[in-house]
Amino acid sequence: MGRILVTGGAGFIGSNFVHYVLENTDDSVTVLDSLTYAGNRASLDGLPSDRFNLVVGDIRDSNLVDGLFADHEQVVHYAAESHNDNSLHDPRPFLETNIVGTYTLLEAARKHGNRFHHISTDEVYGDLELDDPQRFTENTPYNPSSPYSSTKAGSDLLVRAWVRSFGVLATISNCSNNYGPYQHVEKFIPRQITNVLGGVRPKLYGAGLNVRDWIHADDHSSAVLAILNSGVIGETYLIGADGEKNNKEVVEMILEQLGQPTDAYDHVVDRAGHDLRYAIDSSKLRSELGWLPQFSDFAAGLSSTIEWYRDNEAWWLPQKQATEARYAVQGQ
Ligand code: NAD
Ligand code: TDX
Repeated sequence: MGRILVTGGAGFIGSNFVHYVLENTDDSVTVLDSLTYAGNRASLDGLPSDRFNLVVGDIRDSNLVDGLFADHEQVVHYAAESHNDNSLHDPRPFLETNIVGTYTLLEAARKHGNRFHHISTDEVYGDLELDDPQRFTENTPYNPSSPYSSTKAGSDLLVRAWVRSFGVLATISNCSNNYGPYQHVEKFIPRQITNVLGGVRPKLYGAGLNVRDWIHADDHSSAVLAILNSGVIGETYLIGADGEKNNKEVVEMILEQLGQPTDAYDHVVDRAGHDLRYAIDSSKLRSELGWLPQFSDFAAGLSSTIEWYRDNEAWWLPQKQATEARYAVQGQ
């Protein structure tokens, strides 16, 4: 029984992890989250108060971070600016949170000797051709495309340097695209689900042939717990569930599951520098730590995600108008 500090635990994947830990272990959790536009207290509603608390604060606040690291043995670091489109329009918050924020946490881990797990993304590896038989592995060279992915790559490299130079007890994971409940409506799948629920046609960037490798957020959580418990210090683990689909296929599935014609979507202006394809080879995680994804049926996982958005309009409706206003300015 331990106490885990989770940065960014009011965001999409962090909040799913907090629910997962509280439901599947005896551990307690403290969330440190500054509640940006992407953080939502309501994602943590109903958690047991004897095993969970939320500290509202910034990961760049070194005094606050120092006190929390002194009180927690294990830290899982999810906090980030996470949306590629936003990073193209205003990169500064990405540099601040993803680079300076991670640096601040690493200095605290160095001082207090915490077990530190850094959450990252497959986007640090750049993209693949559609017909490339190779997938990303832990040995793929870094080649990020966007301000977002370059700041995540920078944060990964900081972690590696703090392990090597200062002996920080860190591990890193790079995961593919997550889907599930509590995801902000700026992201692809929730944006299209909530568009259709509101009578608006889904919006595909460009031709819609870009491929993402989808994994359910609960499978990401079980992988992170496996790494936290058994991962080797200094190692990187790729997390993926063999879920490659192009964006057009995903939109067609959403339309079909919501009883609409499968061609009832619009093509809009493409994202600048839009990565073509991500694909993860997670053999290392599977063979060394015995991890296996549980959500192998994407259609079923998508269906339960659609149900969640249908049942939780009060969670997403307040963000929807402002999000779509931002996209409208960009012609998307
Ligand atoms: P999100 O945007 O939904 O949540 C980010 C959270 O971090 C929010 O709650 C926000 O309030 C908090 N935060 C932001 N800046 C902060 C700061 N300076 N101090 C404290 N808290 C701050 O993001 P997400 O999609 O849940 O992603 C979580 C992590 O997982 C990120 O590190 C991201 O790079 C990584 N990741 C995401 C995906 C994906 O598909 N979404 C895939 C792989 C890796
Ligand atoms: O309206 C849209 N239409 C569309 O076609 C939106 C919002 C997106 N897209 C496309 C762009 C991508 O090819 O869908 C795909 C997924 O887009 P996002 O949800 O913005 O995700 P992506 O850019 O792939 O990055 C996500 O996965 C990796 C997360 O946002 C990152 O935080 C994570 O690192």
